[in-house]
Amino acid sequence: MSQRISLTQYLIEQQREHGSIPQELRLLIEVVARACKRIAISVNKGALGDVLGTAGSENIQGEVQKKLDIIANEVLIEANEWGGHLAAMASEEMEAIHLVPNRYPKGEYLLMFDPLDGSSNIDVNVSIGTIFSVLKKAEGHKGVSEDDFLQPGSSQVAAGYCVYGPQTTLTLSFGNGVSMFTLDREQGSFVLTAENVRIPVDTQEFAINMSNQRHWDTPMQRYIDECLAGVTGPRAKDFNMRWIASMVADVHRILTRGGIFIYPWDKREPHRAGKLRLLYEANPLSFLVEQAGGAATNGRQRILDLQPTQLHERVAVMLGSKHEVERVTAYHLQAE
Ligand code: AHM
Ligand code: MG
Repeated sequence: MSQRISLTQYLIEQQREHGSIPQELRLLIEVVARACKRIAISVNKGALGDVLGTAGSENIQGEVQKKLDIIANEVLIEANEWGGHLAAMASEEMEAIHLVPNRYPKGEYLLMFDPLDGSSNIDVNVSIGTIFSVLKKAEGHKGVSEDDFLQPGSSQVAAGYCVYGPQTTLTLSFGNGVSMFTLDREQGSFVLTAENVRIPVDTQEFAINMSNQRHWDTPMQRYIDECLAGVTGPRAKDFNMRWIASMVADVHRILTRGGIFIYPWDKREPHRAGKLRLLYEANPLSFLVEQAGGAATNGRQRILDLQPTQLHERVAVMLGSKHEVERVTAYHLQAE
């Protein structure tokens, strides 16, 4: 791209020329992007900044929190609570929703985030990221409660993520295509580096934690067995496997060059729909994937159609290149 377009310029032009982004939402996204820049600074310091290792606490999911999980959560809360655009926030790292304190003005938007996705990769210097989702509070009632957050993913007005990797990149959608920005560290600003991102409909690359294979159900076993059988198997082509163990980074690869990401239901905890969280991970990333021409299901239904019943609800996830997602979903439906 010859002309450098900053995130601010991009957002203002979208608002002015296409009318696709209300001003309040634009300002909210700018604040989230600023918070991501601060998180990137902490991530980059690593062992020099006393940010590695565990914090000695557990989150609501019973997972051990890393210091950076907590730092990233605090940065996002502090940055967003005074802007006047939000009614409340919800985070993978907090049990209850966080209301905007009374001393600040309140807006109509709801912000959800996984402050630092891929926590197991923090200490080993592998890509991690922040995932976020924006909803609008339903009109007609005062105040805000957990129920306001329980909207299907199709109601998201914006979603995005920031990957802290070899580059820091921000990926965004307002329901009108997907754009990517790269952080220019000298200038301190995000610069537009990809527009109208499209995921190829076909792929020969899958991302799944293969060590869990024996715990999957039959349709899942079938799909992966057929991929592994390669050129002499029923698919008549060889597949490649990639697994970063940071969903945000795996999805970034898929948005960049195609692929399918799967985190399925498994037999060890049959009452649990999946490992990943619907509101903080599956919904925003499914929104981006669909906006780029891909598909996202839980094996049976479109993820964005699911009606959440709990803030920290979990879900099985299959997303990415459309034809592969359709195939693995068909295998699940045929097995019913
Ligand atoms: P996190 O939000 O605590 O980091 O957990 C979610 C992560 C995903 O990013 C990733 O795809 C998955 O958990 C990795 O799971 P596994 O430990 O099975 O590799
Ligand atoms: Mg996560």
